[in-house]
Amino acid sequence: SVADLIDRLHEEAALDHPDEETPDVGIVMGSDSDLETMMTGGERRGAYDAFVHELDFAEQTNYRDSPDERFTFETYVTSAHRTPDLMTAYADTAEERGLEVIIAGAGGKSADLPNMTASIAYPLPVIGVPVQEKSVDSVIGMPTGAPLVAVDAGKSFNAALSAAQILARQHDAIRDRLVEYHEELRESVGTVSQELHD
Ligand code: RP5
Repeated sequence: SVADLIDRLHEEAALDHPDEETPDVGIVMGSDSDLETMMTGGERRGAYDAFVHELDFAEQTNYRDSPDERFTFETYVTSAHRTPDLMTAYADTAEERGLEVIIAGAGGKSADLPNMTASIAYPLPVIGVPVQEKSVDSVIGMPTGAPLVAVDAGKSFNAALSAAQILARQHDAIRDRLVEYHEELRESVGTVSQELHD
């Protein structure tokens, strides 16, 4: 049953999921080897940095009970090819569990996890992250009528910001934080150009 599959998902595939069953954002990836690109980004920064360091999301906090109204995300490894049953269970139950947006990343030339997750989770929005350059065509090449929003290879940081933009339509706290973040970016650009003139 789907409930059994979700139990297996928690046991086998969960890197991090909030205690409550309805986090705001789901992050899924095809392999443990995608973890760095998806979450901490190596030399770049990843979705974890965007959510935790920039936007003040919590990983394990139930924001509905939390005085500071922090938002939550969960993280799973499910593979379109190695664990298609878990991928299907996750995507199929995402909307009813209360997720508002999914970020899905995969690498290789057969980067099918974002695509399949988007098709099964529809109409929930899914943001695809090609983990490598060679995965870009696979992730963006969806047929007409099967939408998948995608970022460029490795840009999980931007995928997280895009997810936050979707959440911001409903949640003023996230909208305010996004506006503030943009102001900080503007100021940091100003600082660099000022240094060039000094
Ligand atoms: C894809 O194949 C995964 O998303 C990963 O990026 C790539 C390689 O996976 P591993 O062989 O490192 O597990 O399915």
